[in-house]
Amino acid sequence: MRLLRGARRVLLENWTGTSTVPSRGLYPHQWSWDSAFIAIGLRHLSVRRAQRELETLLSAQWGDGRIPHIVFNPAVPLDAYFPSPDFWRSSSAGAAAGAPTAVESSGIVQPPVHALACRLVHLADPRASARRGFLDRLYPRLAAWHRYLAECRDLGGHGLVSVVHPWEPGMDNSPCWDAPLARVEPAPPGTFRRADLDHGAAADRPTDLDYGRYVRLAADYRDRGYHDDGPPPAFAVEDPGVNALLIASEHALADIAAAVGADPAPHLARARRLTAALVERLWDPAAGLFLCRDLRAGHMGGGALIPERSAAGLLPLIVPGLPDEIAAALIRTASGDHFGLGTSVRLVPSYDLLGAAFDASRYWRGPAWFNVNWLVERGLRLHGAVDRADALRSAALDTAVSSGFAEYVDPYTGEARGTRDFAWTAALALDLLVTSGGAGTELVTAEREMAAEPE
Ligand code: 9WN
Repeated sequence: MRLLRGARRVLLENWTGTSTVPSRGLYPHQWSWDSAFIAIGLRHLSVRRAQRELETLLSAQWGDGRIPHIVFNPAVPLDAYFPSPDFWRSSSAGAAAGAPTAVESSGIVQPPVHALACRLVHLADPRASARRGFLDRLYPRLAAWHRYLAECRDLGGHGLVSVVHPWEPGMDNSPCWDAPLARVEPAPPGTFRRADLDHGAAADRPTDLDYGRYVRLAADYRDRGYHDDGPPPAFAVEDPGVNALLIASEHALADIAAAVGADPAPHLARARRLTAALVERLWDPAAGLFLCRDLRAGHMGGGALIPERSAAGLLPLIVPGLPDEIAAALIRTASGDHFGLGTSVRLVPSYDLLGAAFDASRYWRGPAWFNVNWLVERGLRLHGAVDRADALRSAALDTAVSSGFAEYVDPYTGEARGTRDFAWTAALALDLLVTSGGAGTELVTAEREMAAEPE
């Protein structure tokens, strides 16, 4: 079967021996939320590798609990990716925040999909997981990660996590960031060299002006020792995607806690509090969608909702216990004119089809990503929209293969954009195939081959 063989090839070629690169050319290190999505697919080929993927990432966790968004491979030349380790200087600039000295990383974070991934990897083979003490070793680290987000990143003071850089929510170039970013003084163009344009088409990537602002924000955070207390950063946003993923992961962590003999109650209580805050702070009934809140806008320190519709606003569909009327409204919005699911598009776009900034090709400003679609598919299923979920799953499977496992695609035509042989596209397509029962006996052969690897 083309999909199974293709996905397996991508995951084998992108495996480094301890983790998986998102793409050999454009992203030659380990990325945080990529690894979580990759492990979810990898578990169908080799549970051992899927565990290793997450363990490698968590071994770069900082003392304060944060999981960095990139873990650098020291064998990769410095100029292969920007910003490189000598920009972030984690082991020195992050020392007071507990950055490890044995490995270099970035100092910002990405969405917390990890507990969700750990639980799914565990469930792929609970006996092998128990034998290796997988959950026992990872539970304290995941708990510290969630504690960091809940305690150090509640910059708005209303119980939600804030992001301090557009790379943190993982949807780097979303039009939602245009207004908050406009306040940031860009780093001068001659002071850094972009490596992404060596691999990607300029029309698919962020502009130089955007990059100048990304660099300024990252450098300012580094220069304050990656501390989250003190004066508010220039960019501080409550993002519905990040918070929804934390809630879903908090539910997964409750299950993990129960499995290792710890108390699940605090995790369930935090999930409930976060869900209430998410609805209270970010739900916009008129839009039928969750919006981002810019903490530096508005009056009286409460921030203001950003009037842009992004796919991040649909991600709370994966929250167990979301009020029924909100889930129903989100499903209507996904199928309505702004996102076109089941009518005008093949896959859910990253941004409003009717938005002024919509661009079917440019990074996070319209194209469809497979991780977003995997999450929406799961959310539709969770809330009973089974037919819609089935249709989305089959469109995602077709498009993953026809696009050559593209990083992202034109949401209308499914035409490939960005880099190809992208790891989470392969991993999540594989997961959709296997969980739909479509992998058949070929998978058993793949599993046997990889199971023969030494522990
Ligand atoms: C910056 C690796 C990452 C993804 C992000 C995606 C992109 C990096 C970049 O690639 O971001 O972190 O250089 O553009 O936006 O979601 O994790 O695949």
